[in-house]
Amino acid sequence: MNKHSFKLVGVALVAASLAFTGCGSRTEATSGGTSSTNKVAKIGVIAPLSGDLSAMGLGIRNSVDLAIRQANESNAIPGWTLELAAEDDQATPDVGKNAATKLASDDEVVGVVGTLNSSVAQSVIPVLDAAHIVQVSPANTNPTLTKGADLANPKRPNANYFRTCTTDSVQGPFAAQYLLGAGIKNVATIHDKKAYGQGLVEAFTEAFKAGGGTITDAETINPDDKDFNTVVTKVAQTKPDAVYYGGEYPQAGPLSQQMKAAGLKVPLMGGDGIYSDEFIKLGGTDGDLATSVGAPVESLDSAKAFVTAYNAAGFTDGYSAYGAYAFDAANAIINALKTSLASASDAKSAREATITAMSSVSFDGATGKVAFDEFGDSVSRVLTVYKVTGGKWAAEKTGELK
Ligand code: ABU
Repeated sequence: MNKHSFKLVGVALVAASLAFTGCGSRTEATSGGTSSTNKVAKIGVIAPLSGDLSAMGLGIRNSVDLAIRQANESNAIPGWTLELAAEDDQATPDVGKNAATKLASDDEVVGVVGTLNSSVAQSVIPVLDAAHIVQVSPANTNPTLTKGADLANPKRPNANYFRTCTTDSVQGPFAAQYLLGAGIKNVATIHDKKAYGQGLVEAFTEAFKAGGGTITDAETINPDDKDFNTVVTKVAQTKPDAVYYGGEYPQAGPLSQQMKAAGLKVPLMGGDGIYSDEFIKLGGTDGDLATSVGAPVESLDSAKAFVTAYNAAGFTDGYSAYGAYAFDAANAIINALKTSLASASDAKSAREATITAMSSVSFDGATGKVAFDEFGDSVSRVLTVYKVTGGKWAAEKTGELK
């Protein structure tokens, strides 16, 4: 089970005043001393809550928890109490599929935030789609999830699936433009063979070559590898000005460290999967680069209330790269539920209507405008380049792909 990672502070939580009254309803004490019986709807989370990627997964889980608490405190959906149902996918497709099956079999679940990994989403989306449960990812950036395998002829595979982050069709070219603009014309690529890493490198490579750059070498690693010396030796022989890596920080950090130790003292650049303090702890060094979705959360007026509330909630884990996007994903579901639960007798009967309502959701979220196009993709295409500077990530450039 998930570890209990938050402490109660300040205001009394609505949950603390709820008494179980039977399946599908909770009795809530009111300030006047009376009580009212609310129906229950659950928002699930499927994310890595343990293991190497838990720094990102716990930020997602906590941010959804925060959105649910705020909705209950403001009585956002009269007659209903929202509850969190968080499942650990261990960043593994089969575990994620089992988590989706478990949530789908719970009649109170009406929506799910997750997953972190695009490869896990490939297993989770069909299960939730078959159960008519809306899914909103704050972090999956592989474009095929919303547009199908043939990106030149996009076709939405699953009507239940949405995301609040932009995709690697934007992120890869954004990185390519940044490197070319910095005078870096020769780059070697490495990816981890997973859906996210491979897709990101493909998108980067196409744009980098189209912009006049040369890919000096294209290598792969296995996600479980720890020793990258063989691949580093091959890459070094091609004398790149930078290495572009498609994958996540548990491998990218040691890869950067081993590159420099072998004399390949050029920047490692990756995508949002390496934008974590963990990357630096694991070996990422000054000069390394990452793109990540959106503008830096700390710089956004729209995110100030989220950051303040998150910090006040006393979570022991930071909101990480996707916290604000998970908060917006949960609030997108809550917005849809305002429509779909209004006349519903029970949560399960509102599932299909929640998917329908999601297409029309539009609000100003922590990360900016939250709305979806005809594929379920975010209308936001903002990205930021970060550079490790003095042992910390520092924002270099925020913008949209030109
Ligand atoms: N977007 C980066 C990490 C998550 C993914 O697999 O898409």
